Amino acid sequence: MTTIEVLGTCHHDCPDSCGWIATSVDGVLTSVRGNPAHPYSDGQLCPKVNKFVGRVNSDERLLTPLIRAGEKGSGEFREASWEEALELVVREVDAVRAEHGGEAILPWWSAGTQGLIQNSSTSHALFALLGASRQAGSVCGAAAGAGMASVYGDGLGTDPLQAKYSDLIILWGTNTRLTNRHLWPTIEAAQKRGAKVIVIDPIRTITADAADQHLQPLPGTDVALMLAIVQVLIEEDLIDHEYVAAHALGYAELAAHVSDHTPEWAAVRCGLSADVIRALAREYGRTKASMIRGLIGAEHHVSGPTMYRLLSMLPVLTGSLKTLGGGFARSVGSWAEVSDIDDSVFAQRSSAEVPEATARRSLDQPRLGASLTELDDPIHALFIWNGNPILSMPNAAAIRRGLLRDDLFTVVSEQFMTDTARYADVIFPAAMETEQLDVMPAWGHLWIGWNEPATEPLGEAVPNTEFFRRIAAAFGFSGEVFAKSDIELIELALGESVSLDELRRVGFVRVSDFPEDHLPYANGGFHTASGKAELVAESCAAMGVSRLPEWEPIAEGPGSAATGAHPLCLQTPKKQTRFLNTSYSGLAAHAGRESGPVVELDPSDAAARGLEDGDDASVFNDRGSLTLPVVISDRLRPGVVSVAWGFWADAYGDGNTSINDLTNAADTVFGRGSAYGDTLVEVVRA
Ligand SMILES: Nc1nc2c(c(=O)[nH]1)N[C@H]1C(S)=C(S)[C@@H](COP(=O)(O)OP(=O)(O)OC[C@H]3O[C@@H](n4cnc5c(=O)[nH]c(N)nc54)[C@H](O)[C@@H]3O)O[C@H]1N2
Ligand SMILES: Nc1nc2c(c(=O)[nH]1)N[C@H]1C(S)=C(S)[C@@H](COP(=O)(O)OP(=O)(O)OC[C@H]3O[C@@H](n4cnc5c(=O)[nH]c(N)nc54)[C@H](O)[C@@H]3O)O[C@H]1N2
Ligand code: SF4
Ligand SMILES: [Mo]
Repeated sequence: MTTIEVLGTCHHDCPDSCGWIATSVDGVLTSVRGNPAHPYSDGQLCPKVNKFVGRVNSDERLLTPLIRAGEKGSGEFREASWEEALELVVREVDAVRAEHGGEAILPWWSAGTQGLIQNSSTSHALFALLGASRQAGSVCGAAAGAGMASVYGDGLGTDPLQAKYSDLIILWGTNTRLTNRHLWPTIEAAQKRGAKVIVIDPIRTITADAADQHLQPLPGTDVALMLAIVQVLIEEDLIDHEYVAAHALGYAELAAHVSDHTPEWAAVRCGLSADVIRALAREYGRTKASMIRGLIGAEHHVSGPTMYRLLSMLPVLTGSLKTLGGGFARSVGSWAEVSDIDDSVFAQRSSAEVPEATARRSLDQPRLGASLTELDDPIHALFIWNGNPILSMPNAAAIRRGLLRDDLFTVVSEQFMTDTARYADVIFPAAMETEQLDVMPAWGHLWIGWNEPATEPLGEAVPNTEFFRRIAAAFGFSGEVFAKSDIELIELALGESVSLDELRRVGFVRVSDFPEDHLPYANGGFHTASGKAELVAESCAAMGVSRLPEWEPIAEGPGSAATGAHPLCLQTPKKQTRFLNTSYSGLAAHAGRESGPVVELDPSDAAARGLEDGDDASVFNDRGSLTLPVVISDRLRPGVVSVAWGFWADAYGDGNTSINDLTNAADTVFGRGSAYGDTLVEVVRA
């Protein structure tokens, strides 16, 4: 019996990037448990990954290439050899290139694994050589990151672990106890020490349950709330004038802009009382060690980038960026980028592969539905890996219509027969994280992790790096990155930034040069063109957006003209502790222990519609319709309904619809993000 124990890091799209120890016996994975030495996750994983062995060894895994044998979308496939499947891909894609040109090919990926090389590395070179369209934007972080960058110059903010020094912690649209569970002990300890924790969320989440105060604005109205906070900070002189004078641009203009945006003005827009808004502003302004913690879900509005612009401005105005325990903590991903720990080298090298290539068009990740159904120069070949777009992207009905097109050839790399994979023409089996080598750059904390495989991939599954090497070879492409092994790719990406030996030996290393009490903007030094925090941003004007953060009535939201036929604002948060996005929700060990999906309504909205707990209701708008059981909930406010997201389509009934058939496909004001949260629906008895 040969037992192997290796150090690894969770690859999921989750801020925690936990360290793990994976064990295999005679080549079979037997255990994945938390690494007690890991400074952030401290030996704990979570209810999803505690069952990772079951995911890896599941009977439902895809272990050979599959070629479609029935109608598109039927889920009928036959097994094929790699050779046959690759030949088919080359034949079909070459025909597309010959007839329509390279840009008729689209790579679409997400963060099924966030790994430095397994997310997207060799793929960049392949699609450059094919002359394919590029992917831009993202449903996860693009809008928030762009908003923050318009003020700070990039996405670099405060280390969330500094909450241990805070006297006030505002969890602004983030459900920490569910989505960022390993940060919670730090916040709880601060709270025990006397720090006040405020949650600002349209839903009373499990995190709100544990807060000292919960403010429940209407979804998508934070911009109004924050403009009023700025108005109070200025009127009551809670501004750090010295910091602002030295390090901010446009203060006078901002002050003039907000002068009539009083708490009374904001109250009618965000649905909070003026007194509550004023009290929040005073408390925030008077507490120097006041940290704002934000993450992703709240960016999912057309106004998302403006919201994150304002979140970034608040600590500039009060000067809390120079106080330990203050600042704005979002993703720390860019701390790693500053240290050159990122995969940008692969995109750069891909241009080196084809120096003569002209600029290739960019298509936004969240707009996959439109890309497949609305382009004048259509996509005819689509490659999908690391994601399940038919369940995870807005405008899912358009994605489904697109994937059914006879003149589209779809290649999917997957571990399971997901709702998206069912629509493929060819599926290639993908390896699991315990089967592949990688390095994990974290975005929730500052330790990058090593991931050593504990076994070989099951069946004929391969890591994404190898998948693209094989496709490149089938096209006859050669090139620098395809010739590199996985460890060489890691060396290429990391360069001199960290010691590979230490990373491998310890399992994690802290991103270099940043001490625990590092305050990136204590002395200014913003990465904007002006070098200052831009309260007024020419970079926004250049994008056709207001130079000042502006309240704009929501096109599809509370109080908008669209509310007539569909008066309820639909929220689709992550809620199930055993799901990670749509991963795991296809596995009985996880889905079988969660209930739902259901539509949650406030008692007043339910009563107005004659609905009671357990009734079947139709939830609909012009984009789609679902029948779901009603749950009456005191966690919402009147006018807001919630359907938790993450379930596979068969959980909704007909297997052909999911909640993202209903969600808004609008673009964010800038940043190329998505606006799921600006969705309006009506709910009636089914
Ligand atoms: N258990 C579990 N953990 C996860 C995930 C998972 O699916 N399951 N997914 C992972 C991923 S990919 C991500 S990006 C992170 C996301 O982590 P979070 O951003 O913390 O989670 P979300 O549920 O997307 O959104 C957080 C909250 O934002 C609120 N919100 C929505 N609109 C607004 C608004 O207009 N204003 C305010 N103030 N709040 C608003 C929602 O009601 C929700 O409670 O979680 C990660 N962790
Ligand atoms: N309505 C609504 N929609 C949302 C959200 C919401 O809050 N509400 N949240 C949004 C957010 S923040 C995000 S990040 C997205 C997430 O949506 P997606 O990025 O699509 O994430 P998952 O649904 O988890 O799908 C990841 C897939 O990658 C596969 N995978 C994992 N590892 C590998 C690998 O190594 N190789 C290959 N080839 N495949 C692999 C998994 O099997 C899984 O099917 O969803 C977004 N969609
Ligand atoms: S999903 Fe998140 S919390 Fe769970 S093990 Fe992975 S990184 Fe940790
Ligand atoms: Mo995400």
